[in-house]
Amino acid sequence: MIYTRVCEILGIEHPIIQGGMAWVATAELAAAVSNAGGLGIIGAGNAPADVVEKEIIKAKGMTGKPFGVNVMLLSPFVDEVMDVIIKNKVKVVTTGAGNPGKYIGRLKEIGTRIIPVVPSVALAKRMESMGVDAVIVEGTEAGGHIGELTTMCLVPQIADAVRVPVIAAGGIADGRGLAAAMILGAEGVQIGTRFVCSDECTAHKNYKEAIVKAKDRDAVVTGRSTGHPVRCLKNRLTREFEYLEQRGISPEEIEKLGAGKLKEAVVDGNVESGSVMAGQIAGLVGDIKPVKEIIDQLLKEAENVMSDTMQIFRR
Ligand code: TUI
Repeated sequence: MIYTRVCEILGIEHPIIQGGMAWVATAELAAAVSNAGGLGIIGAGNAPADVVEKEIIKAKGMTGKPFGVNVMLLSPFVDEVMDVIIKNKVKVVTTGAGNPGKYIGRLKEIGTRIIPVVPSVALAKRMESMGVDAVIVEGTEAGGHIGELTTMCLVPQIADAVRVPVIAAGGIADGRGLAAAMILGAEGVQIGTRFVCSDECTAHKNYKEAIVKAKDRDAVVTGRSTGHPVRCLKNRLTREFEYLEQRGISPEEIEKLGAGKLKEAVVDGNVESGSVMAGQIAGLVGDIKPVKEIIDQLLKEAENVMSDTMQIFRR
């Protein structure tokens, strides 16, 4: 058993948190991860509050275990989404793409655990001083909207800078990744891309198959010129972005071109013209299977590699 402060704080068996991926992380996926002993997360993305509330109610009907909601702080509905989270007493909130400072007080009042994604040491320290329960340290290996630093460099620097538990994210999809993260000072991991390729994930089969087919160099970054880099699997859309960015198209037009593209890939299965957000670790994902098998195998592998590594290198 791998048991850390992350398990204690969140009331879960294994320190594995599922990424709150917009459109992908529905009640079905979140409940499956929570039922398998991790922490499932509903991804609010840009969804209106009533849609998020329906997912929360659905997840409550599918699991008696704790689950969370990821709030994407750039969403136009962020205030209303926070209201439904508080109304429904969701146990855990993770945040992305900004500073959740103004919501921390209300969440803490009802005992909701608050865990922001932090892309730098400075923000990690600021968040700690505002009372967050842990931080998710997400490296640039991750899918979707990304920061600049790698998981390998950012996790130990933040682990040294804060006392709250660190949850590593970006580039983790198997037991070796969990073991490595713990050696860098993390007490848990957040996993996204690997969970997309699960039976319980409701994303279109084309999306899952695109990840299974992906090789090491297929998850590319577009949007650097706009200041909002996004990692997706290479396809017609990323090539179009690349072409237009080279030609100096305005950031506003790039943003406009990206609108609705994630839904197109996840829901409609249009993996050539849609945005197939995925992390660099996509190349490692070889199959689609039940969430419980992913988690059980990952934990067994982590324990094995930790003891094997010691055996191999000890004289
Ligand atoms: O949030 C993510 N990744 C995402 S969100 C998303 S959904 C979306 N769809 C369409 C348009 C916009 C978003 C897809 N992928 N990862 C967590 C993350 N957070 N990565 C980086 C950050 C971050 C960046 C800046 C966190 C805090 C931050 O703070 C800046 C500040 O205010 O100091």
